[in-house]
Amino acid sequence: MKMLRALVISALAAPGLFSGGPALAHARLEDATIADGAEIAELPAECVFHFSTPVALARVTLENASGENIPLDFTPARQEAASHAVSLPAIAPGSYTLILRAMSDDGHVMANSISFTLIEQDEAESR
Ligand SMILES: [Cu+2]
Repeated sequence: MKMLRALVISALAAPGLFSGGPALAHARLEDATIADGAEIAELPAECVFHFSTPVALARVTLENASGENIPLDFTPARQEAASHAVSLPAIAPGSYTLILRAMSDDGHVMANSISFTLIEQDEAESR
C-alpha cells in the first residue's frame, strides 16, 4: 500500500491539476432543460445543462436529422461551473441532437448528447 499512497500524494502535489477543492469527482450530466428524447412544441431561448460537479464546457454543437451542423452562439468557457446555459437559434420543426463535451475537475472529458424533436405547432395543438 506504500506505493499507492506515494502515488496519491504525488497526484495531489501536482500543481494546477485540481482547481476546485478536494473532491476528485467524475462529473455527470445530471439534468438539462431539454430532456433527451423530448418532443417540444416551442423551443426555449436556451438550454441549461446541470452537471454533478463543476465542469468546463468545451464544445456544444447542434445537428439536424441529416447530421448537418447548425451554428450556435457558444463560446467555450474555461471557467468551471455546475450549470451552463447555451442559447439556441430559431430552427424549423424537425429532429435535432445537441452534442456536448465537457471537462471535469479530474481531467476527464465527458461527452453527452441530447436528442429532441421540435414538433409542428398545429401538430402540437391537436394532441
Ligand atoms: Cu472522471
